[in-house]
Amino acid sequence: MPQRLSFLGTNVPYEEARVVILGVPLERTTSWRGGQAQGPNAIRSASDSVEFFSPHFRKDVRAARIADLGDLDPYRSVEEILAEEEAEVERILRDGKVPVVLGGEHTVLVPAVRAARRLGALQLLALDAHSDLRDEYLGLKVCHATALRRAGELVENLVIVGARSFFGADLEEPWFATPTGFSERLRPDLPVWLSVDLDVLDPGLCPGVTNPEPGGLSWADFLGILRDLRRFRVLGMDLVELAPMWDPSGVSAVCAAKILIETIAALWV
Ligand SMILES: [Mn+2]
Repeated sequence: MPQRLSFLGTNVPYEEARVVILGVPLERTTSWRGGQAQGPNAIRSASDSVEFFSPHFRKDVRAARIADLGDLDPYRSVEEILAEEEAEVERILRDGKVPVVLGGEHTVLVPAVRAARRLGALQLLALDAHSDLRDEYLGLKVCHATALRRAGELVENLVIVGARSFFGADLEEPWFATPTGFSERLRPDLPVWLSVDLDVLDPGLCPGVTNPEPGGLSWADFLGILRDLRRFRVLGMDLVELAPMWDPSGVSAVCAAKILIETIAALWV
């Protein structure tokens, strides 16, 4: 039987899955060098090289019964793609499953949060080197540079970890937290949507992103965040901004695949 490229080679049917991967290879509002459209398949390909077992959380991620729906068709208007993503994420959540959205540019966060918010009050934990808090950018209200502003408007609480790139006024916003202090800023009574922009990691560890920023999180920082996040109910996540063309060694795609495995092991097995 010919095999389709899928995350960890998974072929669990949707009906039996707990965790559902959805690729959204959107690359339209990128402001610099781009490359995110190839992100989802680079993650799937890199996932071939890593183990199913998380030694940190002592879990085998196959127990999460992962289905991979493949990618949405990117050859349409941005509005159509984002609307289809929103409908898909809402369907996955209403079926009692965990959506994992693979970008693509950070813009894909917004329809995912809109879908999750429709099920009830919600808070957003965003790991990102950039504040992404502009109100508009190059005339666009919904784009990668406004993603956290737009998604933040939809939720009851927003916490941003790892930010180190600001345009000025955003530095005064109250949402920034450290990797060890963020959990006190999350509300214990509200479910969480987790948004991981790969550029939150230090570019020495993970260079293959569209907008790298020096001084980022270490792998130990990231695992520490997951450990603290286990106290909360996390509904789903997105993982965005992998740009394989700037990742000649392939290590960034491996980082992305490992982020998914460790997150799934920590939260959903
Ligand atoms: Mn970013």
